[in-house]
Amino acid sequence: QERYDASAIESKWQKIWEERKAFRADADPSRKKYYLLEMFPYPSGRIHMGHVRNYSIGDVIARFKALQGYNVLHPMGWDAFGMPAENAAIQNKIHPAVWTRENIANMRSQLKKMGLSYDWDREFATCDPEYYRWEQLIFLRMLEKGLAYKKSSTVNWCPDCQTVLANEQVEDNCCWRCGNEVDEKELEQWFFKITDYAQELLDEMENLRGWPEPVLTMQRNWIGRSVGCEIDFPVEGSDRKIRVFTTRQDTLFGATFMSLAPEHPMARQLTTDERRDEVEAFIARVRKMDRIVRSAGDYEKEGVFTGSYCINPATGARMPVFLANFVLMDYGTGAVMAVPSHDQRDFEFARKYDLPLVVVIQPDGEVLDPATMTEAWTGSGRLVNSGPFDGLDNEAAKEEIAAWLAEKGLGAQTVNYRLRDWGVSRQRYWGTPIPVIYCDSCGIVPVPEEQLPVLLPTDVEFTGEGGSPLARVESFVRTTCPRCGQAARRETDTFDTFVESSWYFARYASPHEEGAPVDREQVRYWLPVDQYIGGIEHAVMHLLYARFFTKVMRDLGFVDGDLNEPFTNLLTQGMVCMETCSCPEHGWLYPEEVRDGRCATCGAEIRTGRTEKMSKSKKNVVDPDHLIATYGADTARLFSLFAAPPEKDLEWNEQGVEGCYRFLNRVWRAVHDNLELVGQAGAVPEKLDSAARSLRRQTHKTIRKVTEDIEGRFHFNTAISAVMELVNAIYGFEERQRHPEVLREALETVVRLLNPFVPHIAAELWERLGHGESLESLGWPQYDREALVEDEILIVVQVNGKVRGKISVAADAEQKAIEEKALTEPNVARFIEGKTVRKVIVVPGRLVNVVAN
Ligand code: ANZ
Ligand code: ZN
Repeated sequence: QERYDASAIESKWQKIWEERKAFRADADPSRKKYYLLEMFPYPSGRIHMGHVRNYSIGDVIARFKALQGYNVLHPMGWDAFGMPAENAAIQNKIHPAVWTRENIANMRSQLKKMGLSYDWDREFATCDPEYYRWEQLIFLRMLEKGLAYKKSSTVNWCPDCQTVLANEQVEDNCCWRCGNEVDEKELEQWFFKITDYAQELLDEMENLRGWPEPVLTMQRNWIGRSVGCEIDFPVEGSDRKIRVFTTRQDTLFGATFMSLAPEHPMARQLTTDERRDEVEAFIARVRKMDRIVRSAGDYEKEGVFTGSYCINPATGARMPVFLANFVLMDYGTGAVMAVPSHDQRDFEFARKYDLPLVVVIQPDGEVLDPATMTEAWTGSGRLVNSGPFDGLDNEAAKEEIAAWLAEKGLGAQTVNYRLRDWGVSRQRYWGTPIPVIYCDSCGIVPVPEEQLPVLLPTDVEFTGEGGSPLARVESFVRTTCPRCGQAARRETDTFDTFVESSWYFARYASPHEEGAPVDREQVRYWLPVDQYIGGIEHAVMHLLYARFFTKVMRDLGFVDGDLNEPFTNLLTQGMVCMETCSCPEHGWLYPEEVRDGRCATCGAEIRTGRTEKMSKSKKNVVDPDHLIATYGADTARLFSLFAAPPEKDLEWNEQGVEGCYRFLNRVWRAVHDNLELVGQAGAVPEKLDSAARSLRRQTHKTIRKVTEDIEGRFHFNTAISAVMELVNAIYGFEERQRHPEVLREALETVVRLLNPFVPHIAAELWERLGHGESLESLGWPQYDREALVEDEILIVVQVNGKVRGKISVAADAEQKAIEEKALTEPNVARFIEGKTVRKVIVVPGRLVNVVAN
């Protein structure tokens, strides 16, 4: 018998699929579409197990939906701009474009070896001028609409990557890419006005029912909507006012001092001469403090008195004006009315600088005394010391005081968002050039649309020095002003690479469109993406920016007005993890550097560490190429689908992989052992004996289970288990000679159900079973309800606890049917005659007890 030769089978079918263009997608309004997308990869060089898992999950769904009759779009491409290419250029003297193209070629062939059902005709890389030119156009239109603008701002600066980082790209004050500490810097930057969409981004989340709750929560927190009031506090002895933002206007009567951000424009103006030195010293000290640490709030609260006072508009009390390190300039108005009795930060501050406390919220059954309070009361209660508002519940008081402030012209209700505009300028070479020109006479001039694309020049030197390499390419920088014709300079910053990934999913609908970013018709048919799959690490940045861009493209008229959201359903897959190993002498070890629990180099006993996300830095990685070469792509796919449900972390283990490989061999043998037998089998007859009926029942139950498991929650692991059980049943089927038709049906079902998971072996076995038509053309198997019906079983019937008869019912009969049959059983009927039936207790599959008296 021929052995299972994964490598031969896989290359055979990959070739056939490619020749047939088996996964090519064409819009067809008469058919229901299904757009499945996995987050496209960064072409780092080689695929890793995280990719294998991500794409295997996507491929099952894509193939399953196609089998169900959907017109499936399943594209692939490359998120090709970014810093690693440039770092490689500096380190290895290879041009980023060359490095990127080589990596793409490499990874494409790796992906092709996995047998993924992509429409490769739609492939593109974001570094293609045919792609980024349209991004430049979108930018120009945004500029026209005021959705892109330039301003000077303090930015996070990574001295190692020599670039600006968005707040989201800073983790614990370190660069998310290189892990080194981040500085800050003042720079003129381009921004996208995502804040214009803050409310819509929040509101639309109501409709994102197919998104995981944690992702929605993270986005909600990131947008950070707060409803409150802005209130003006007059400065004593001047006609100026300090405006604060508060969410607790109910505590207005308890505001006893004012805290300004040290960067507040009034900070220096309010400082009196005798306080000047101290205030300046304080400002300088806070400036040095890290911004991230400052907003995290985990540090000593400090401040300085300016020497000025303002007036509480509700009480007329004098409030000393302080500068405080915990007040941030970029939130609200940069000024806070301090209520030390009801805000913990203000409480600590007041104790430190000996400032007065006034209690204005009294909790139920407790009397707060400012002299003895040890912490602020931040809970609810009734208002006291609040003039006309005394006695009100504090929630009601929020409304009342807001109305009162509005009426007096002292303040107004406002909504504040934590979300900031998206800074998109990067001082990097390998990105999309920002299409503007600086002219001494005309200022900022957009590049005329007909001059797009602004091509990224290739003759660049990579020295590793600071600043953008583009700025040193004179031939690029020097240009003429499109308005006045004078000599002018080009913008040398490039876009944050998150800009490219904010609309690539729309471009896939018409990847070769030459007159616009997208073809509206194609987008109308294919979008939104029905199922998007990727890592939870993109919960905020990428997924929020993509939502924002979809709305921008809608409002700029590039897509239809009813395309509000890009991704209907989102699956965030778990990580691929593995045990770490280290040698006392040689540090972390790759799995192949370990032999029998010892270091392969020095023979020392190894230490096994925690199971962690696979990463090169800890060497706990498995190379997909090696895996595929050893066992085949089908085994690699099967293991990554079988070892855990998609949203959970997957722990790598070699035994699990071997188990999957053995299973595929078992399937292979089950088919070949029975080829001759089932080759002559006809249709399944009406009458079957019990063993045959039982196998048939399991076959159809398995169809039902696998269908439900894939469709409902993508529980591939349990679906695969069910098929494994069916294979066991096939091996245990003793009536094969008498009922080869039932055996054939079972074997073919195994092959068809496994097809989305392990498509190569499935296609091969299908062919060997004598079928000319492809599995793709066959559709997804349907189960036969009749076949699901269980055989009859015997149940004991008791009357008042004594056995009075036996009935035979279908094993899966409904409660009602069993009751009815029990009560009409002749002997039982005799025993309850003339009595009233009080209760019938059915113990499924075992007995019925009738209570009658
Ligand atoms: C008075 C008050 C009394 C406050 C009280 C709280 C409790 P969220 O919900 O996050 O929006 N605040 C306003 N602007 C600030 C800034 N730039 N830097 C630091 N803190 C600032 O928080 C709103 C509250 O944060 C506001 O309400 C303000 O303090 C403070 F018992 O005003 B509150
Ligand atoms: Zn000009």
